[in-house]
Amino acid sequence: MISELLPERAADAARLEQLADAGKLPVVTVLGKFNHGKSTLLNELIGQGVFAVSDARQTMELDAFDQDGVRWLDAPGLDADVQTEDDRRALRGSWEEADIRLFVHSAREGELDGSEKALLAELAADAGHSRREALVVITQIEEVGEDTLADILRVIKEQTASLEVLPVSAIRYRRGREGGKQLLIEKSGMPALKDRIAQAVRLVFAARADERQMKGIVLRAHLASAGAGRYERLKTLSAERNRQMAHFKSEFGQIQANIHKRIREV
Ligand SMILES: Nc1nc2c(ncn2[C@@H]2O[C@H](COP(=O)(O)OP(=O)(O)OP(=O)(O)O)[C@@H](O)[C@H]2O)c(=O)[nH]1
Ligand SMILES: [Mg+2]
Repeated sequence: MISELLPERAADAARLEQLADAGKLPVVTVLGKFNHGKSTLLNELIGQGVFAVSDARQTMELDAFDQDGVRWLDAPGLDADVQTEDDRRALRGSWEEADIRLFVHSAREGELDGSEKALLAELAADAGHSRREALVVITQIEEVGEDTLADILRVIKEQTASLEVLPVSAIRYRRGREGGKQLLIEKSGMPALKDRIAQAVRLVFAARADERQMKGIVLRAHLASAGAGRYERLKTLSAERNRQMAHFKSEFGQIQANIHKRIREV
């Protein structure tokens, strides 16, 4: 109903529907370009290989897995050149459903490109008025040297401004876990990311309550002004109708009188 009356607020209305489900687990999702390691990262955060990984463009639709009181949501990678309607629907779905968004970018690609910067700006703006957390996760860090990584992180921190940047290597983490190597695990950056996500998850229900309230206020204000706008338009239409009626009556009366006069004369 809201999207019919206020098509420009359809995303807010869809998010409000999501927030109406009080029992919904906190949802963590990934966003970013394809092949930057989103599914691999989620698999390592969960501790099992539940999401498909490959060198080709792999994830094509939303895929969810519930664990540790969290819904982990894998999403298709962005690619401006080959985005299909299915991809766009999936992305809209993950945007609406998720409480915590991990923006994933591979260190192999260096700094962020234009489309990534645009997406980050959207995330930062949304975090500003919904209290949904967005974290920038730089993946595959073991693929570049320490100095290069330091340079890349410095530039990306400038590019992301308000958002937190966390560098990780899912592969290093896996090797550390499998080999029981604590140093490798620490160096992977994954424990720090897991802690940061756990901290965000603990705040999800409070953040949702705030968001529900904020979205409610915004939608009510838009509905009120849409209602007032329609009322004003109807008033104008009604005044115009009255004017035309008056005009018609006077013209018609004149014509009638002329005809009657003419009939009498004939
Ligand atoms: N070296 C290295 N390779 C990685 C790492 N994480 C992922 N990869 C590899 O990067 C490729 C893409 O990984 P995915 O996890 O499928 O990437 P994705 O972002 O989910 O890709 P789409 O689903 O197509 O959007 C795979 O070959 C992974 O093995 C990492 O930390 N280090
Ligand atoms: Mg994937």
